[in-house]
Amino acid sequence: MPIRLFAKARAGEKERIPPDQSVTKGWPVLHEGPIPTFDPKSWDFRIFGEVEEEIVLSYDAFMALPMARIVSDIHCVTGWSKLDNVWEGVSTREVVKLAALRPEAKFVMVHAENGYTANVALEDFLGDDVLFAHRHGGKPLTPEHGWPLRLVLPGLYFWKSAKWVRGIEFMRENRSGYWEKRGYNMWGDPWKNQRYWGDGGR
Ligand SMILES: Nc1nc2c(c(=O)[nH]1)N[C@H]1C(S)=C(S)[C@@H](COP(=O)(O)O)O[C@H]1N2
Ligand SMILES: [Mo]
Repeated sequence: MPIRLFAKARAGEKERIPPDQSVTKGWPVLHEGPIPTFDPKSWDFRIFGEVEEEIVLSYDAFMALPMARIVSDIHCVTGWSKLDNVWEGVSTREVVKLAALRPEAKFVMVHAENGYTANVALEDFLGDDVLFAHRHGGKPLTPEHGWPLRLVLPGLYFWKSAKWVRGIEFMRENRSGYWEKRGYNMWGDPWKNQRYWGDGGR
């Protein structure tokens, strides 16, 4: 499977680091609440909201979708960046192809286990480097990093990249997710330093 490289991942290290971020070699684990258990028989992935028909995929159905391999950088709002992550999974474009989106759909709420949510603009969600990953660095994701499935949206701060995802909801209006209700920015562009409420937006 070819690795797809994007412009930012090819640039020199300096211009790859957004403002007020520094590079880490390790990979911190950050989340709220317990690591959920995974049962492939009861796991499902729901596509709902502004779609003509709701879709529910079983674990096998999801894993049978075409896989992509993408290299990208992580930028966490707490200040660390981790470069050159090799992710494997299903691109968001591939998942959205399964649904008939209503033209009113402009935003996405990403739903994860234990009620974690993150909101992103549809345009950001459908970026060509965005995927639902099940592998990192050539190995299965570990449970603490979101196995069996996490979103990877490298263009935004990493809290938007929900671990243990279970569905996506298409929305007309932008609504706050878990951290967005607690002071974090609705948009979260690291290149614009959009960390907290008041840091601007689109
Ligand atoms: N389901 C879920 N996903 C989550 C979180 C969470 O609490 N629950 N935390 C987010 C935050 S704040 C960050 S920084 C990243 C951390 O991912 P990592 O632990 O793999 O580094 O996961 C994001 N995804
Ligand atoms: Mo975070």
